[in-house]
Amino acid sequence: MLIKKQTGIEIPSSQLTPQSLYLSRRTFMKAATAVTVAALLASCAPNEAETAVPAIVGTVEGEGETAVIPSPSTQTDELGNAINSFEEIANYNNYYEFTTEKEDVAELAAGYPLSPWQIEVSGMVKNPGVYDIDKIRQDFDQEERVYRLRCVETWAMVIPWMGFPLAKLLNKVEPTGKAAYVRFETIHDPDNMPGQKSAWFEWPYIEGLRLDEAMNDLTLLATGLYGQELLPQNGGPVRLVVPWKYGFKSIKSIVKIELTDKIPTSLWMASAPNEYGFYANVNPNVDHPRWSQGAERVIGKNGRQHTTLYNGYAEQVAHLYDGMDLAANF
Ligand SMILES: Nc1nc2c(c(=O)[nH]1)N[C@H]1C(S)=C(S)[C@@H](COP(=O)(O)O)O[C@H]1N2
Ligand SMILES: [Mo]
Repeated sequence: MLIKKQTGIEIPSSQLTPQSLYLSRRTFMKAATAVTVAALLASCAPNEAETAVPAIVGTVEGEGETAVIPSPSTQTDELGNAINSFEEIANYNNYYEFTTEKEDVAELAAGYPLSPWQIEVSGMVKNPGVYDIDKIRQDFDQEERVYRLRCVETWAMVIPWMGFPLAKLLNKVEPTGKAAYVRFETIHDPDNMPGQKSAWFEWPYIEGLRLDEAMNDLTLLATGLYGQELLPQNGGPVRLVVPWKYGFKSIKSIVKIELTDKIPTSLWMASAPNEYGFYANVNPNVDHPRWSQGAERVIGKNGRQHTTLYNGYAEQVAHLYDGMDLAANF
């Protein structure tokens, strides 16, 4: 298996601005009381999705030192879409465990401990077990996958992930014949994740996939991006990436994976079942109840572009939904 090497572009720290200088930290309580549950995931979309992209920041290690912004091995995805900068990907985040303010996640999540870390794999499997993240990194070769990410709020990015197909882990634990779904759970740590003190949601964050979706080669367990380990704000140390579904399916900081015969109820299905369904496949023809899904804004680019069915991955995944009513199964 090919393992892509990290290259680095060196930028003197004098050219980078510490994010503390201009990222104002809005408290979570302020954000939480300002919006209603119905408006939450959408609080930024589609109107606010049109506001300025947050200031670009880099990592500054200290006076006179050099910050290294790593580079991926490619500048585009397989369709020629330019990848987003590391700064954009690391500073414009949805991560409600910390805050609903996308520009403040990086600062609030900075230093969140990603080690030690374990994932419990349980339920309808022949080989249940607790997997240490270091062992996972050792046992599964990390590949680079450049994927488009389309948030349900209508913004989009192109991200060079590092990771491995979830199918490899599932094959190792061997789902039994009864297993039909995979349920994922984010870490529950309200003492260190201020957003989890909010009563708007039932924590922890839950997501789910049908087993055949989970086994699809596109479905990734990501452990890095831009050739380095995932930062806390991007869901480190390990998160799901399902590029043909809206971004909220790509659950961050996973501690539990359970194989089950029951359809999992995600945090979003529990919060607003009329707005967020189980499938959440990117589909320009099925609008969100409160806005169109026909177009999207790529962070860092001007204007809007048409959204494509399955986010451009129809060739790989359309067969999973043959004969299904995509509007009913939204
Ligand atoms: N645990 C958890 N996972 C999450 C979220 C979250 O709030 N909590 N937000 C989701 C949403 S809405 C999106 S668009 C993506 C954003 O990933 P990024 O910040 O790495 O771009 O993460 C998804 N995974
Ligand atoms: Mo999202």
